[in-house]
Amino acid sequence: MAKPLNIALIGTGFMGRTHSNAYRKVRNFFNVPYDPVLKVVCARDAAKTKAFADTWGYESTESDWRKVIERKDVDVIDICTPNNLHAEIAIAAAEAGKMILCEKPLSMDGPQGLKMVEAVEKAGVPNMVWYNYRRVPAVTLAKKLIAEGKLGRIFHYRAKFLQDWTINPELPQGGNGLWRLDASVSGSGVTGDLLAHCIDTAIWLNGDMDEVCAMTETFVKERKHTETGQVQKVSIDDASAFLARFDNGSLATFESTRYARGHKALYTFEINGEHASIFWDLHDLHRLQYFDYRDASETRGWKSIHITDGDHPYMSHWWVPGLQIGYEHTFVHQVADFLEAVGKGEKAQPDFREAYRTQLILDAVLKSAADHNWQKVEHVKP
Ligand code: 4PW
Repeated sequence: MAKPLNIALIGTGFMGRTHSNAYRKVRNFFNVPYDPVLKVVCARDAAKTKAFADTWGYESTESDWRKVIERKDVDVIDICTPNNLHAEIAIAAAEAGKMILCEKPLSMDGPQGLKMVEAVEKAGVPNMVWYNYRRVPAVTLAKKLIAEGKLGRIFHYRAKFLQDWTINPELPQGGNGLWRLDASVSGSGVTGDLLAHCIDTAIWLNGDMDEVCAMTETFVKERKHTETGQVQKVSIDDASAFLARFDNGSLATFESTRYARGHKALYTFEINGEHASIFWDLHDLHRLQYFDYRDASETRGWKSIHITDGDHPYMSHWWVPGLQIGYEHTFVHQVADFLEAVGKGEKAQPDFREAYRTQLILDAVLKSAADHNWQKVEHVKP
């Protein structure tokens, strides 16, 4: 029998919806040891929070996250707020002995991330950061193939995450919904929002980075503030690209932007190894492109592996072979893995400490861009 696990969701934006959907679905598809109970949802706007609670089936609402953390009937605090609130909420939740799930990126910067790591480790509470793309079955399969040595020595890692939603200079910045455009709330622009995903996947697949050399640009220099209407300097990076050298000697390029006309969420990565290469594209997320030089020369070529078979990661839990799943399922997988890990008393990945590694790379990228030089990446013990 699955034991009830009471969830408190803080934040009712886009991510709050993806997580709520995952809590509701997980037990229909995965035989997990805990049953997530949607106990309370918390956000500032009472009417919106009530509507959110009705839609997703939360038992109650709150407008002050501190009251949520004090509640004895809450086991898990799930932080889906803008980035500038992650640390304060997570540290208070750890001190109250709650399990913590936190949206990405972990923190505004590395030093703040370290305080969060120290808080959860001191409290000994289960913790995890929602880097959901690891749980795309094709990406999980890539991890398995690399771990099995199928690619051999890795020479290259190439990733990009492209969007186009901020090209219009009339788009306001800041406030509800557009906090991603205000660095005092988000920490940074595309570096923390999009490259964070690319970095998390990369260090999971290819290990730590040794050094980076970056450039960033802010194409639209001033925007009106959403709430005050005042024209203000734009504080975020609109585009960010960097070169990297991994500890394993491979060379890498990373690029992210919100100015790539025609692209809404083009996340791709390619890995070139001694024996084989892998390519993955979020727009075709159930496929893994794979080339193996060791195949017979007559039939050697890029294979498009359709990740719908019961033998593929996570897929035996869904439909029959040949039928696909999508973006929202990555969150279901992440909840399933978290509940399994808690049941076994193991760490759920990526935990705060692992997400802190990404934070240090983001810091190095931003410092490199500001200083116009190569930056060594500080390493963290796993
Ligand atoms: O975390 C990312 C968001 O901030 C997402 O994965 C995609 O890019 C969708 O919205 C943004």
